[in-house]
Amino acid sequence: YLIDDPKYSFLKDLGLEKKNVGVFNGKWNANGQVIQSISPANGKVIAEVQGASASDYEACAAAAQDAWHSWADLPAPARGEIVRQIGDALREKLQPLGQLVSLEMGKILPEAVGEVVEYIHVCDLALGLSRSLPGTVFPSERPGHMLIEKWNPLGAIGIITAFNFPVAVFGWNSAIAMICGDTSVWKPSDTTPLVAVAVTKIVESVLKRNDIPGAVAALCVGGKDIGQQLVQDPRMKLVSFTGSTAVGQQVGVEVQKRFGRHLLELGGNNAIVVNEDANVDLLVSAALFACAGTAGQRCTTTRRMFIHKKLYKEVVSRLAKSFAGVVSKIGDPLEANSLIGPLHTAAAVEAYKKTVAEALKQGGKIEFGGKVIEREGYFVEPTIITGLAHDSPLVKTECFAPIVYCIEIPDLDTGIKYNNEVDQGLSSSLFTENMGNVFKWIGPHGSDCGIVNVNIPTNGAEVGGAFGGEKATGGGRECGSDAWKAYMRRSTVTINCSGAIKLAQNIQFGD
Ligand code: UN1
Repeated sequence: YLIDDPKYSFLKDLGLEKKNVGVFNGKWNANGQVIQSISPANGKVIAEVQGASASDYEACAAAAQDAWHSWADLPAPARGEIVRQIGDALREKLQPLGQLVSLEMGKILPEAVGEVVEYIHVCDLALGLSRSLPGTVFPSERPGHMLIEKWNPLGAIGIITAFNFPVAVFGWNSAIAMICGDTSVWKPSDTTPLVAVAVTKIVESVLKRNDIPGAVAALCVGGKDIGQQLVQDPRMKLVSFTGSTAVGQQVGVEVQKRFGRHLLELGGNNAIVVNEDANVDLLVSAALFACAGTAGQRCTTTRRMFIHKKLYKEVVSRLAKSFAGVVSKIGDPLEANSLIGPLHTAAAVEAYKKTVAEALKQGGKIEFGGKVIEREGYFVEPTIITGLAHDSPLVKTECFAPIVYCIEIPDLDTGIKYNNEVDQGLSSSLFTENMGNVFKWIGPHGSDCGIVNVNIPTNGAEVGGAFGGEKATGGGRECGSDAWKAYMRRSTVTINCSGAIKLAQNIQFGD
């Protein structure tokens, strides 16, 4: 167990042990399967987490629903104060929690710390929101009447997160849900259970100090079975799901069957469109992070590049050079020199290999990379493939690895068309120096994605905006802007103080 190695003493700073309990509902108690947490950098076991049994889930859901009543009765600014304290507790554990993310998920330390920062940022955002949640008053057509919109919490909600952002995506949901007055049951990815336990311990410490029931933020580590139980549970008024399009579609249908709400954050197949007037220096630097950063394991990673014919050769060769420059920096994500860590699992390496082989079979050419790196852990080379058709099934499929397809385009309109022709609609970016192109790109006939960037990578969004995508990406929006609305229900309230009944639309009914 890596936890015994003093090199990883940060695990103990986070209150983790060799055997951990992965279920929390105010008390820590688990009776389900024991999950081994594996470090993708070396394939070794870090520590163990005991997950939830069906009745453990039941206890979590019941406790979260129970805790809801007192939580919803707290004024929103008082809930905001709790979230503020969670932000501060995260600040205190920024380094060890970042190190754990790096060790268990596999992303490099600066990015791992960055995603804890993302949770902190969303706590700040939620704190402000807790004092500014809007409610509208509309003019009533009837004298002495008032027409207002009142927002109330939903109750208990379920949060299902993926391995690639084991802290931030929980944080987006949890911080906003908390100020909205919801309680939650979190089912994290079963390959990042230690992060989930460590985060929940941090949240628990704040709740405890303030005498708030722990089940306001319940945790249920588990696999598909626990996820299914949660999705089918009518007590979970909203299910926020981040993961693959295939599973998300099932989640959406299941939740809809019981008329629950869902917030889906599914796959992307993000493109950069390079117009003829692009600043190539800017582009190459952005594309390196966009395509190869996080070893291609962001849902916002660039997977397709549509490059104007005038720049095509130059861009592909400069990109290949810049990929070559980082190969020596592929390594242990906890080491200061590393820029790219491993893929998360052995299965992901297989998917990478299969995709590269298939691309070659279909006539693709590897401009750079294409190989698994011979060392312990799950490392692969960032890979550039040319020669495939813009609409080939491979190009239209998301492979969660650092593979980018470069495709030549004759003009911007074609780039936009190709950008939009996939099922997914998460993120996109245009490189241009021309304002007219920018307006076209962000307009009705431009990119059809939820995230539409200009001269920056497709990945690395800030928390202030709404995060999410269209089409097969699921349509959900999390984080900033008005994403809070997904966590509340709205009542349209008409109040009559006139002393007389007057019907709308001037309807005369009876005398
Ligand atoms: C994800 O990959 O699931 O925009 C989330 C980004 C990050 C969040 C990614 N802020 O890349």
